[in-house]
Amino acid sequence: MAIPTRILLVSFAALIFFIQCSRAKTVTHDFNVTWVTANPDGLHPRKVVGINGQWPLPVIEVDKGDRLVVNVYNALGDKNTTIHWHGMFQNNTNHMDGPSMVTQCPIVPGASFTYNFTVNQNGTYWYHCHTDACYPDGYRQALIVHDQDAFFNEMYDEEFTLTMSDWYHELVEDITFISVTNPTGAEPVPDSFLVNDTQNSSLAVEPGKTYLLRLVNMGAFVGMYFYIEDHSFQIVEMDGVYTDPTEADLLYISVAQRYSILVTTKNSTAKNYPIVTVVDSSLLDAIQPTLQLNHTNWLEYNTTADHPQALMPASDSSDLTPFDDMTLIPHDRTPLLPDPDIVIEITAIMDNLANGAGYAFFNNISYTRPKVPTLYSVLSSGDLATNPTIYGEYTHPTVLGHNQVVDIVLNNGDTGSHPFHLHGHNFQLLTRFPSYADGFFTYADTDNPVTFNPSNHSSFPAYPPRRDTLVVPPQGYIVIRFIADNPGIWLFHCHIDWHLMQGLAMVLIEAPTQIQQRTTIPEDHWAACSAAGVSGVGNAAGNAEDLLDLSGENRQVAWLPAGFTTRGIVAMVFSCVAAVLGLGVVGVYGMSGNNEECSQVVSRYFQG
Ligand SMILES: *[C@@H]1O[C@H](CO)[C@@H](O)[C@H](O)[C@H]1NC(C)=O
Ligand SMILES: *[C@@H]1O[C@H](CO)[C@@H](O)[C@H](O)[C@H]1NC(C)=O
Ligand SMILES: *[C@@H]1O[C@H](CO)[C@@H](O)[C@H](O)[C@H]1NC(C)=O
Ligand SMILES: *[C@@H]1O[C@H](CO)[C@@H](O)[C@H](O)[C@H]1NC(C)=O
Ligand SMILES: *[C@@H]1O[C@H](CO)[C@@H](O)[C@H](O)[C@H]1NC(C)=O
Ligand SMILES: *[C@@H]1O[C@H](CO)[C@@H](O)[C@H](O)[C@H]1NC(C)=O
Ligand SMILES: *[C@@H]1O[C@H](CO)[C@@H](O)[C@H](O)[C@H]1NC(C)=O
Ligand SMILES: *[C@@H]1O[C@H](CO)[C@@H](O)[C@H](O)[C@H]1NC(C)=O
Ligand SMILES: *[C@@H]1O[C@H](CO)[C@@H](O)[C@H](O)[C@H]1NC(C)=O
Ligand SMILES: *[C@@H]1O[C@H](CO)[C@@H](O)[C@H](O)[C@H]1NC(C)=O
Ligand SMILES: *[C@@H]1O[C@H](CO)[C@@H](O)[C@H](O)[C@H]1NC(C)=O
Ligand SMILES: *[C@@H]1O[C@H](CO)[C@@H](O)[C@H](O)[C@H]1NC(C)=O
Ligand SMILES: [Cu+2]
Repeated sequence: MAIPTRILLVSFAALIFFIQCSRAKTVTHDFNVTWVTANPDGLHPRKVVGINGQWPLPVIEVDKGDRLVVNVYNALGDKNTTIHWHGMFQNNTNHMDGPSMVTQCPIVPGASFTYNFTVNQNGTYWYHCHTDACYPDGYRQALIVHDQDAFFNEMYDEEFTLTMSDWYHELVEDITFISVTNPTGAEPVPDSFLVNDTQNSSLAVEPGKTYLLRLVNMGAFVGMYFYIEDHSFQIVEMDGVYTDPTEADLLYISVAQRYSILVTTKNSTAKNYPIVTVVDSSLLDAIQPTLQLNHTNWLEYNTTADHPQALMPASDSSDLTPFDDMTLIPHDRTPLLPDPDIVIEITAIMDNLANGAGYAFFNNISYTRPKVPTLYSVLSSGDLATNPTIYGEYTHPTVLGHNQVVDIVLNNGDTGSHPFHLHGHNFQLLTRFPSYADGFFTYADTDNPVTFNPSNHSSFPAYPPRRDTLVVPPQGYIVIRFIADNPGIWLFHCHIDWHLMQGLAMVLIEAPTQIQQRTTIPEDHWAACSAAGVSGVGNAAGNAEDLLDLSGENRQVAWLPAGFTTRGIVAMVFSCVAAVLGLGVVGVYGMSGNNEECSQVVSRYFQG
């Protein structure tokens, strides 16, 4: 059939116009952030951070190419706030990234702040508060980027988002954590676990169809195993990177990680199947017998049929061997980047400082926030912006040159696993030891830390998988690589919020000269600083006259005098508690700060 060329041209132009229009809309949200009450596990109503009077928080959905504008008003009254858009590169909009005192001032009660950036990425993301430790109070939700060009669009009928998270009954402010009364640094054990901010829910499906499930662990601490009984699936996206469809039946999803999977339903509607999440109990120090570690939700084919509880494949989560994310192949086939121009070698440890409390360190530095947001130090320091000194010792700055290839070699000197996240990038996964299949979850017991040896390691993949959050095994290592093509201040940190509080973070000053050339800070961002009483100029110490003078900078707590050991502190706190309570045996975890007197005695002792 012959179609006149003119009509073809006109419809082609219309199509282009349509595509451009449909791809360039602005999605605007007004977020009035207030306290509300919620009881998602049915066990304990509590105060949570709500948006516009609602909790669960709104899922943000945009199309690739959209501009996202979120007007935040802080009506909490007693808490500062900010929002980080996890996984968004913020290319050209570093000041919209969200971490307080890194790329902006905190938004104090009564202040407003507008986030405004374009989304040129695909996939599954989330947003969460990034000021102090605020997101465990419910301040987190999924952010979905739809892509009309996704290679898997023709492969599914319908999509769902399924979030999972740990849940605490106490407000963060009421949990004793960094304290002399918790010298081992034992992380608060969650009170329960949620799927979709609830429990025991059903995902109604039809037989013989394929569903795209977007999985997000938006918890504060605990990694989860995920599977669907009697159903395998195809992974098609990991942390916003499309992957070659890859068959799997068991995932490990650390906090902050995401996957999209395609699940094809059975033809029969006779049964319902458990969607199972199992807590990585290796992360938990003390587990109350009442704590439910595995949870069943349902792939529901038939509302009237039985909804059976999951059959556990293993009696302990460490016996499960999940799909290894190091083996995925990115669909865009980006090859291994060339050898690095700079290698950042860091060792993560946990230790006690002179106040007796437990902290976390990269190369003996526990991240301590500066007096001026680091981005603003870049903007107010002229030629000195390339000198790491001005950013202060305790922000642990590393200056990167524009377009350098960067390796981060992270050796884990700690006996716990940690999910590390880099802002502003995803990164290539080059190697990890031990692998999931080879002792990852049990290696802690060997007391034999292994560090990366650049002249003897497994070969790097030709098309390395990429993601923005990667778990490093206990006492093992990871090596990741990225290209410094996104000028900005980017945090690299453990995504266990408790460990971030303890200082397991460092800051990358990427291409500071280019940041200066391209960045204009909107007025409302400066106004947030004025409202917070935070200076927007000067070095990390707030010195705008002599940028090399860091006197007065915020410092980490001093080191313990030689001779003190963690074990000694634990023993002392034990005996102190025993003495005060007149008990023979008292669990350290049972103290949780309700023993003020002892805590004062011990702190006084440690502070000399
Ligand atoms: C935010 O919500 C609170 C509580 O509902 C209300 O009092 C306040 O007026 C709202 N503020 C804005 C700016 O919408
Ligand atoms: C979910 O089911 C479990 C087991 O039946 C029950 O203990 C729990 O209270 C339920 N959760 C909610 C929120 O109803
Ligand atoms: C908010 O941040 C400012 C600046 O760091 C600080 O002075 C103030 O104490 C904080 N307010 C709260 C409620 O944490
Ligand atoms: C968002 O940023 C764009 C580009 O800078 C600007 O044109 C627009 O006015 C901004 N919108 C808001 C609501 O600030
Ligand atoms: C989780 O919530 C999403 C909407 O936010 C919904 O589409 C999905 O069905 C829910 N999943 C379950 C298991 O209830
Ligand atoms: C994002 O989507 C586009 C179009 O579908 C695709 O070409 C590109 O590879 C995707 N990006 C990633 C990182 O997967
Ligand atoms: C469901 O039925 C279709 C068509 O009869 C068949 O092609 C497919 O293999 C069946 N699927 C399963 C999981 O049995
Ligand atoms: C749903 O389950 C019930 C109870 O097992 C069964 O009687 C019924 O036939 C099933 N319905 C369909 C459509 O499969
Ligand atoms: C799953 O949960 C049930 C109920 O709490 C418990 O009895 C069982 O041991 C758990 N299994 C695993 C592997 O955690
Ligand atoms: C950390 O401190 C210890 C003890 O002072 C020292 O042996 C070690 O070399 C330091 N590590 C780094 C990476 O600076
Ligand atoms: C290289 O590493 C492997 C695995 O860790 C080890 O078995 C081997 O002895 C090492 N070779 C050399 C030359 O160090
Ligand atoms: C940022 O944008 C530049 C082009 O303006 C591009 O070359 C670079 O790859 C982008 N970086 C990231 C991390 O998106
Ligand atoms: Cu950690």
